[in-house]
Amino acid sequence: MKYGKKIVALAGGVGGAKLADGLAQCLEPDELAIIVNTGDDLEHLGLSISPDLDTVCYTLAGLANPDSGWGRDQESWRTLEEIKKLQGPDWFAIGDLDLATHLERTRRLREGQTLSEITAHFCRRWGIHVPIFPMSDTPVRTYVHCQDGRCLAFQEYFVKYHFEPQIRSIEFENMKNAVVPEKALTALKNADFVLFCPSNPFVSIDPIIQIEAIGSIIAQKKVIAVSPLIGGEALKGPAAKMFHELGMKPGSSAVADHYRAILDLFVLDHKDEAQIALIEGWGIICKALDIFMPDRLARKRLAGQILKILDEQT
Ligand code: FO1
Repeated sequence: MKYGKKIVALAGGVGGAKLADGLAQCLEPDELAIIVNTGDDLEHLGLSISPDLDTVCYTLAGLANPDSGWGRDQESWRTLEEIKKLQGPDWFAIGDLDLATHLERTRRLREGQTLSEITAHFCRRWGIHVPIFPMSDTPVRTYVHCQDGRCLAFQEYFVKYHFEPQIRSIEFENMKNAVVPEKALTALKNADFVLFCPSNPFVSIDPIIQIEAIGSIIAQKKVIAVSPLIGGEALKGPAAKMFHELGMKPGSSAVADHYRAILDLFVLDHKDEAQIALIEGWGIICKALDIFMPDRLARKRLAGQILKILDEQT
């Protein structure tokens, strides 16, 4: 059955991909579009790699590794083992199946296709019906300035150094030159709601909404965000650690505060219910749900509950 309203979801990382999958299970393809962070992208072994795009696509296609949440299910690592033997850069683990995605993406980019065209083609081949867009067809790169003075490209910080360095600030290189795919802008303009998935606010959602062409449309829209933290902790990744290092107490209210200027609605976990009064005091409607998504059914259940909340707002 049709939901009857149009949602644009912004996503990055494993948590974001899970809710995007839940939404895709609940909505018709013309009711949902997903815009994905590409600040995490990197060039590695001569290949153009878009980890967040791949995580979202693999998850919606049912191809993702269920344990890590990134990369492919039923993966083998023979190429990586050979790279290790040859003393090549093996810190970023590319599996044999995943390698095909990066090889073919790189080949098509060199032929002159755009990242959004390539993503649309891959989605068709993987049987994904929901439109998935990179936030930019030109490279925008996230850099992490560390308290020890180093400036690390995002995947170096995240994978090579296991997000151990303490961060001082985050920078998005080439943000001003971002080219948002035209179809993504149209989807945003036509959206009834923009939903920030439970992704890291600093390195997954901020790079998307700080692109002027995207941020200016979102400012006119009803925005709902889902907390990526439960009980002050991230299920995966450095979100809680980042809040702490940037001088804020990690928690769902800190996430809502981060988005405060643009947020209409906020969803947090039942465990964080005590923070509702504070958040509602900022004029943001706040609801508690079970936001933990251990399996596909839980993703669909959470998405369904969020859509019901949105329906009650109109
Ligand atoms: N994450 C890791 O923790 N270690 C890896 O070696 C790694 C490789 C990798 C390769 C392809 C891909 O699409 C994702 C990969 N990830 C890896 C995950 C990735 O670093 C993160 O999911 C995101 O960039 C954070 O949102």
